[in-house]
Amino acid sequence: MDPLKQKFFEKSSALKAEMRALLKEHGNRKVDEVTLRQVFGGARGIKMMVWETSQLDPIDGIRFRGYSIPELKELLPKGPDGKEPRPEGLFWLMLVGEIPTPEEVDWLTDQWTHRSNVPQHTFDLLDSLPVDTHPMTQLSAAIISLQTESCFARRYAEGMKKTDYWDPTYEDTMNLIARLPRVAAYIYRRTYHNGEHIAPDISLDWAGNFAHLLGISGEDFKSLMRIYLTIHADHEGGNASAHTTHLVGSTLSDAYFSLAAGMNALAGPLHGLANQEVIKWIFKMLDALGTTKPTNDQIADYVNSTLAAGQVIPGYGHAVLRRPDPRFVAQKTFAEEYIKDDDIVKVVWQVFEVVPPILKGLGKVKNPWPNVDAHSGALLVHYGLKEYSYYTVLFGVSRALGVLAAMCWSRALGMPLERPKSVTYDWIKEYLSENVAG
Ligand code: HAX
Repeated sequence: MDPLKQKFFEKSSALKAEMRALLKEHGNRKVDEVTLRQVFGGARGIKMMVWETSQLDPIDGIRFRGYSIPELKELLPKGPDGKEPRPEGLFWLMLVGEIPTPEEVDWLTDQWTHRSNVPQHTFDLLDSLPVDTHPMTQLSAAIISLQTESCFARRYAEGMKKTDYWDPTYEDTMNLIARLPRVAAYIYRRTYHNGEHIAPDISLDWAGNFAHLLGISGEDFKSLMRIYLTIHADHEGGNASAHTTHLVGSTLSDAYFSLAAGMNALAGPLHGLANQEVIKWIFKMLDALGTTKPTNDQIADYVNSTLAAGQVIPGYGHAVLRRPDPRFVAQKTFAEEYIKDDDIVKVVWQVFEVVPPILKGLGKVKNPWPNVDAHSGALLVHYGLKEYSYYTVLFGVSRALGVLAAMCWSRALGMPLERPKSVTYDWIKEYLSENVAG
């Protein structure tokens, strides 16, 4: 057994035993109560699943196994620039709860390089799609086409024991993550660069090689990809892409089916597609204003016209967060260090000054602050990745790290089929008439 798999097996077996004992003693204890507003309101805040890899606090933001993003920037092994963390390190941390050594991260890079071969039929499938097919449609289709490689599906068909489910899930997770940069870069090159593909550079780390495969040159873009693919990886279990992956996985669909479903959730404009919507909205604004250096007053007028048209301001607001998203702050810090004089970056910072007071003034928006998607487009545009319809694919490649590490845990802990309860409107009226006095 490889060292990461061995570590994961030991840690998950111990937690499984502890969890069983805890449930035996406290299984009927209440941890939450549900209001009617939550029943109608997208289940906001209801505690209903266990997710080991990260936890989200409304004020402090995301913590991966207890570590904030600034802490991870210090602690995780870095790329050759010595500055930005390697996403491999975050995956290791999420999977086994330990900060890896540089040697362990090198081992993981090596594993993913060796597992990165993409079957020809996936490329053929992509090539059969119209070239203007949205890149997220292509990503979802490509992941589903890789399902032919599923170790879990094969072992299940052979009659695997329940207690072994975690093992092929780990293998599928490693293989799928290893293949994603190649698949995602293939989508980019076929869609925007006449199908001129680039051969992998096996001397590079996972994120560095992805940057190379995209065809964007320069060490700084590789650094951007390292921090980008780290900070987008996980946002606890309740967000739509994570929860969808978990729900589909709970039926014992394998990692390929589950991740493809999660990517379909990420493709919605209220979730991951917001990263393309933000830069699209900024370009439209600059076009309408006829300048790349708008004043704050001009931006405020444009924000008000967007709201008056009954649209949301993309990149602002969040279902859980109540402060500026630490992932926005991490990208702002990157921009301050690398590209602070960029015009579009400056516009993003002006929007950050202008939008929150306007959204607060509406009186209904619970979080007027920027989320992760408010900044990423400006960074990508600066380095020449201007095709914003592609941006959610980058998010998806990163999100795979978190949701698949979490899937390994769900399998190892023997989590059951997910099946919450729904009610009809008549049921609610009857419940109220029986339970509310007067
Ligand atoms: N612009 C305008 N109105 C907004 C708004 C925004 N950015 N954010 C929230 N609102 C509105 C809501 O539409 C809602 O209006 P109605 O009552 O008229 O329906 C009201 O404020 C209350 O919403 P909320 O409780 O504050 O927010 P929700 O938890 O319902 O929704 C969203 C959270 C992220 C979907 C929301 O803030 C939004 O639509 N933001 C813009 C899209 C976006 O940036 N999405 C990415 C989120 C982060 C993410 O998942 N990235 O992948």
